[in-house]
Amino acid sequence: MPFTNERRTPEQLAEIATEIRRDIIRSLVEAKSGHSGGPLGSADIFAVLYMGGVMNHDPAHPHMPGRDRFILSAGHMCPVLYATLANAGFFPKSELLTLRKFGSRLQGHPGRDMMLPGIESSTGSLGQGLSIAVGMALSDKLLDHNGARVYSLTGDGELEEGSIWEAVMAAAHYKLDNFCMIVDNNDCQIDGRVTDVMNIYPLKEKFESFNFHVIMVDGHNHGALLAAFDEFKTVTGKPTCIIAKTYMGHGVSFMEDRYEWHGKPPSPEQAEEALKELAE
Ligand SMILES: Cc1ncc(C[n+]2csc(CCOP(=O)(O)OP(=O)(O)O)c2C)c(N)n1
Repeated sequence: MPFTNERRTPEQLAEIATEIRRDIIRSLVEAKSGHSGGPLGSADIFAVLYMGGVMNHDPAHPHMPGRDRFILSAGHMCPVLYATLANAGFFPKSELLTLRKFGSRLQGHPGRDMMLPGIESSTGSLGQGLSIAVGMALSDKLLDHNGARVYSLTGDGELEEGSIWEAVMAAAHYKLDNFCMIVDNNDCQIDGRVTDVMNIYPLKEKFESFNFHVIMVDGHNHGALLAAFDEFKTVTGKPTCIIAKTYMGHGVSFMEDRYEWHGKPPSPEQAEEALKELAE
């Protein structure tokens, strides 16, 4: 049975996040390619967003007018989005095992043309999803007046893309208080530490200087994440950026905080070990 979308306790959300992590491992080992680290590290954020009563969505009516929307700007992290959508009931969990296969709706980056329920936009070219999300928030606010909110998650390495800062500038300029950006701040990217490849800090001050409301949060603390999203909903006149401190590969000890796991799947033996750890 899918998990309904309602306010849950941090303990319940922790269990759901573990199930999402298991599904990420199951789909990646079957696909034999794909990204493990970011998806595992951000599973707690996704559990809270989709199954903690944060977003207004209805898996039975994925195109419901006035729904909140989520855009995964870091499109390579889609195994976590697919696992979340399936656990929320947008499509059957069995479909997760088709990840990256020919003809599957679950491609290596989300494709809107695949018509997978819950995918609001194609993404994968880093930096671009955020601009799409800002455009949606602007349209909801200026044209539709429907009270909907738009959420978008970026990686921290993704913040090195120049277009991110154009989107951030626009969101603040248009006072998009219906827009919540989430940064998956794991300090890892494709081939090194973010601080070594291209330093993005200080982050809080950067976003504040762009006139965002900034919330720093432990991205593995379900109660703190719930409080952060609650706070976002109280902010008026400016967009919010939630900087969520996470660890790449969180939940699987041999992947934790190791950038080498940015873009590879577990072997069958590693998957077995990971699922064992996640069951404990
Ligand atoms: C425009 C663009 N350039 C390069 C890439 C290749 N790429 C995919 S993920 C990635 C690193 C992203 O790092 P981060 O946002 O920190 O994600 P994480 O490693 O935490 O999953 C790169 C360079 C891309 N998808 N798009």
